[in-house]
Amino acid sequence: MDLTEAVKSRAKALGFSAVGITSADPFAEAEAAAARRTADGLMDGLTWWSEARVHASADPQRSTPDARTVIALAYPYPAANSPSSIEEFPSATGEFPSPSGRGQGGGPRGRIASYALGRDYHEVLVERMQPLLTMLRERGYTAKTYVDHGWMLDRAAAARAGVGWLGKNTNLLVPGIGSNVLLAEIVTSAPLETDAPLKKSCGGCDACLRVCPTGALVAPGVLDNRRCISFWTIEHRGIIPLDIRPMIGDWIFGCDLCQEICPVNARPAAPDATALAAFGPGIEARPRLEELLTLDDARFRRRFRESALWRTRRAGLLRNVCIALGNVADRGSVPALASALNDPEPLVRGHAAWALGRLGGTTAHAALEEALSREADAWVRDECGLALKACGPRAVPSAV
Ligand code: B12
Ligand code: SF4
Ligand code: SF4
Repeated sequence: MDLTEAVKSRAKALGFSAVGITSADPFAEAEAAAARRTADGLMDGLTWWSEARVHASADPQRSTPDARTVIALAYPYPAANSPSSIEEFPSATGEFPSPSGRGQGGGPRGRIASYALGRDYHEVLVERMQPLLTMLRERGYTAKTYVDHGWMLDRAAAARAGVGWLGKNTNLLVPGIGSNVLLAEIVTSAPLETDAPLKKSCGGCDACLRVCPTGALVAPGVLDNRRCISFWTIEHRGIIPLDIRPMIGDWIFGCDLCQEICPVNARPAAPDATALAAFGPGIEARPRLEELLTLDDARFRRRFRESALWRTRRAGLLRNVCIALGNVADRGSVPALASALNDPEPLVRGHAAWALGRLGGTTAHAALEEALSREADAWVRDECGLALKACGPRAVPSAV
């Protein structure tokens, strides 16, 4: 078996759903597209993103000068929600059906994007690539791995290597498998045989553009980062603007709507069970929001330290939980949110106040007035004031 075939069959045996090979030439077209998006402000808000990064990421030989080829890999992850659950999606009117009634116990639940439901994928993929690195290095070739946070345009590499095609939701779609895959590359000096890009496209479908609740997909294949729920709930540190909060619905980490609706994801080939097992014990896809609000630093660390959710830290996740509770708007959540007005983090207190304003009622009103009487943080005080106005001068009596 020659080296190209050996690499590909080993990658499949390691659980990768698809593998393709492309030259180490720069990704000129993708570089121009990414530079244009950056200049147009569509990548704004990502503090670690820059035009310099775009240019460096488009050139595999930048950090591996003797690179001849790029091995592009796609690794599956379990999709928590299938296209069949689309009737539960937020409607265009912005109303969010409560995913679980309080009557069924435990209060409202939030949603976590599927890719984050296990061990942090950066670690899983790097581990899985090790035998391929060894194989190349034993034959005297250099080899360097990239997964997501490395300076590499992952989707451009995968598309040119024929692993899949770029969908209108900007994700890479693998034929027969869909977009629930994570991408990684090995840049190597090995002169492997290259693959051709696929001649596939989304055709006339535009379901993802229509389902996006924030209008983040501003044109086919073009995402405005500042409108994407994934950006706000994962990448953004600090306060989430008032106009964005209602659009986030019950997502507390990431967003999968433009993938869940995708017909290519409707009947994916069953992913390799061992590949999925590498993610370890799963994190609940729809956790109870009120319970998450009670997490202190130590419990947050124990629960999420090994997962992608660690990225938001406790304050960021609880901020998202408050927003989801405000959107689901179940008045039974008032006591949990009222307690969050005492959270040590102003970020959590301010978003809890906003959520209480959305829920309204006399108990919410009283809790906000009490918080305002002792709150020292200027922004949290402003949020309490706005929330009191939202509740109305004399709140409508309610059961709680
Ligand atoms: C920055 C980033 C984000 C940002 C911005 C996303 C974006 N679209 O750029 C935010 C935080 C919003 C984000 C969200 C998500 N991300 Co992200 N993200 C990245 C990162 C680090 C860089 C992406 C990038 O280069 N953007 C620059 C823009 C300009 O490139 P682009 O949008 O990909 O544009 C290409 C295509 O759209 C295409 N194109 C251009 N014009 C046109 C026109 C048409 C008609 C078409 C069809 C295509 C097309 O060419 C462009 C250049 O290649 C990559 C990892 C990496 N190192 O590459 C992961 C990555 C793209 N993310 C990933 C994932 C899983 C997600 C989420 C699904 C997570 C979630 N569930 O919440 C969402 C999906 C949101 C979405 N619809 O894209 C995976 C995607 C896997 C896949 N199957 O494609 C990646 C590859 C990480 C990985 N290693 O697996 N992400
Ligand atoms: S991830 Fe969500 S918010 Fe972002 S583009 Fe897709 S549907 Fe829109
Ligand atoms: S929903 Fe339709 S348009 Fe969007 S990525 Fe999937 S196939 Fe392409």
